[in-house]
Amino acid sequence: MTVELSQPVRERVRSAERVVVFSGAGVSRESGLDTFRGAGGLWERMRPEELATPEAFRADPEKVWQWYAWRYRRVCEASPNPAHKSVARLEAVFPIIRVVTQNVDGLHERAGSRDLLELHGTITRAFCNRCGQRRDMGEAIAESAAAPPVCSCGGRFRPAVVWFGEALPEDVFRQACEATESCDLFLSVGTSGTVYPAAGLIELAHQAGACLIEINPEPTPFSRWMDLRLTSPAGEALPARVEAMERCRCPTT
Ligand code: BV8
Ligand code: ZN
Repeated sequence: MTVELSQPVRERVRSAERVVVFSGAGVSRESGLDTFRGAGGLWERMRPEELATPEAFRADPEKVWQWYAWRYRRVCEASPNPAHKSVARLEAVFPIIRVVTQNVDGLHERAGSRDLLELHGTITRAFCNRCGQRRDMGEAIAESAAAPPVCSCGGRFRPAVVWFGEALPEDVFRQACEATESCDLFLSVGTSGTVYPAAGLIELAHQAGACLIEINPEPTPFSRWMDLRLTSPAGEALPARVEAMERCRCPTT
């Protein structure tokens, strides 16, 4: 299906040098992974404060560890979908492109995206909450699936994700802000824009005067700012739009 971008957006895409793709759980929905909010979202069945906070881990480490082991297994069974693959393809279309994701599933990397900033960490790794020693999550779960493995220092291993109430990795967030402040084109894909400080990047891109494109079946608090809104699922919307971007950047192809 060949689609064309509207004239004003085509001009911005044609002249864009620096691009940021900002993604959330919706980009992995078509890979069979749950989103958090909305119908069928994780938070409909579970309470984030009981599972994704340092307090929850202190109160019931087994419950939190088993929940992340369950999510880890689902991530291993999942594969990148056409949305992830289209984002990876954009690296051949634009000279400078950074993928800034809130997702901890690693699917952008598995799809081939090389310049990736994982704002909320990754579920594929674990670290000791006392000495910081890092290890592979699969290996840690293999050692102990029911409870977080104990480290040689006496600490406990936890998933290398950013929990609510915890700071984002400083360097990663700083790089995400810098890339957003200087970008010409900002694609917001599959995020409800409700979790901070990550959602603040959409505001930053707006203030920076970037061309804003949102891919989300549902409206978000930022939809009114968008130059282009695509309301079909990302796996359907993105491939054709990336082709259109390729065409308007290198007309011969
Ligand atoms: C912190 C890792 C302080 C763990 C995650 C300002 C205002 C209000 C609140 C706050 C604020 N500042 C801070 C807060 C508190 C809090 C916060 O934002 N709370 C919210 C809920 C109100 N933020 C924090 O706690 C942050 N830390 O502030 O620390 C501090 C500072 C210095 C020093 C010490 C401490 C940390 C936040 C990070 C938490 N960790 N994940 C894990 O995964 O288990 S957040 C987690 O939820 C995800 O990573 C993601 O970020 C978020 C979910 O959002 P989305 O990805 O957008 O997913 P969602 O389900 O909401 O939406 C999916 C969308 O996709 C929908 O719109 C849907 O329509 C769409 N969709 C569905 N299908 C498709 C689709 N789109 C396209 N295609 C489809 N097929
Ligand atoms: Zn340790």
